[in-house]
Amino acid sequence: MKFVDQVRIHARAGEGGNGCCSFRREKFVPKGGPDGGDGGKGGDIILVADPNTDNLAALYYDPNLRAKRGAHGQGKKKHGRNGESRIVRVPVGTLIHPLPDTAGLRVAARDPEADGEEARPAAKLDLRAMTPLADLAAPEQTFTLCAGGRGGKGNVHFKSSTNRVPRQTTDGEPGEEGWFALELRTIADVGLVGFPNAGKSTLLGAVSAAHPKVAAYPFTTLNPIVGVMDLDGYRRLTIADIPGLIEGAHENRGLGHEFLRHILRCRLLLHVVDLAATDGRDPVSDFRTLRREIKLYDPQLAQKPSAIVANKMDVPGAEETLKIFRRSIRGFRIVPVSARDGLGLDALRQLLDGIFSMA
Ligand SMILES: Nc1nc2c(ncn2[C@@H]2O[C@H](COP(=O)(O)OP(=O)(O)OP(=O)(O)O)[C@@H](O)[C@H]2O)c(=O)[nH]1
Ligand SMILES: [Mg+2]
Repeated sequence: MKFVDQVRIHARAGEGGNGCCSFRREKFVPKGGPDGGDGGKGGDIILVADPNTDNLAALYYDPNLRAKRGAHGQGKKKHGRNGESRIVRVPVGTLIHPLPDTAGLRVAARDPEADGEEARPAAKLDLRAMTPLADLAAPEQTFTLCAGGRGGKGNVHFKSSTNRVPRQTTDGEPGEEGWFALELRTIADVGLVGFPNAGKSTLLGAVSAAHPKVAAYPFTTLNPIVGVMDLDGYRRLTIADIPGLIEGAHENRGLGHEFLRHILRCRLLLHVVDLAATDGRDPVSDFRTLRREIKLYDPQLAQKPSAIVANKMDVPGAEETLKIFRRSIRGFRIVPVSARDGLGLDALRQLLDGIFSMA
């Protein structure tokens, strides 16, 4: 199934049931008073952060969320039943953004009056500029996206000294509704960033139980993957591996931009650099390009605590390259490793241990 980390949906909660108009009819009580009950409340649309859901694909395929309406009231003061709520499980780390009505599929899809920019679908909206309504950052956290309408009042409420046979009732209220963009921003302690083929997935596989796909071609990783690394038996770090970045990633070349959102919430950026200079690359300029892309995407992201993993140290010549690299790149901790052969991983663990035990 498709990996979806941003989706636009329309949600409408259930309407309240109507109040009932009814009078007591019993043997020997010819003129009973009003006994019409209230309508039930409409169902809510509720989002729940579910650790077992890793993306928003379910909503991509079913973007119209509806909850049941409340039942109407009945005679004998019987309340209508409340409408069933619609409970939607979303991944932990889902942000909810309100969208104006006009951002709805019908309008945004094709409006001949709008110029090209405006006509772009909301999937391309830059949500970073928006203030979210809610952030489902903790497992099992819930958020009522749209509340069901209140039930109407039955005529039992309208009896007064001047009106003993009220026919008045009120209708149920409509449920709340609206357009929303849901955006997944993965929550992990560490984010791995680097060019394609730098060995990010190999590194994640080496330090965690995750089994990301590894291959000798760029863009092997197509979705963010989170692995868990044991630091010292009882403390754990989560590490997010994202698709490789290339120059121009901030303007959405390659797979870049789309996935940088998944490292926005990391506490540490771990830059993975290929010291074997595979494909004729130069690690120094690679690293500088990488930093530039991150900064262009989000200057605050570039401010995050960062370190460098100098990977593929098993390859002949890498030691020399590392010397040059160290001379050229200042201000970052550099840990040489071979993710493939498992070399240097203890030093990496110590570095992470040091960084995360300070917090
Ligand atoms: N010699 C050597 N090769 C490595 C090392 N780490 C990774 N590789 C190789 O580099 C290639 C790319 O590795 P991946 O882990 O898929 O790289 P990635 O950074 O996740 O790549 P994308 O997902 O495409 O961005 C594979 O052929 C790996 O076997 C290493 O430490 N030494
Ligand atoms: Mg990968």
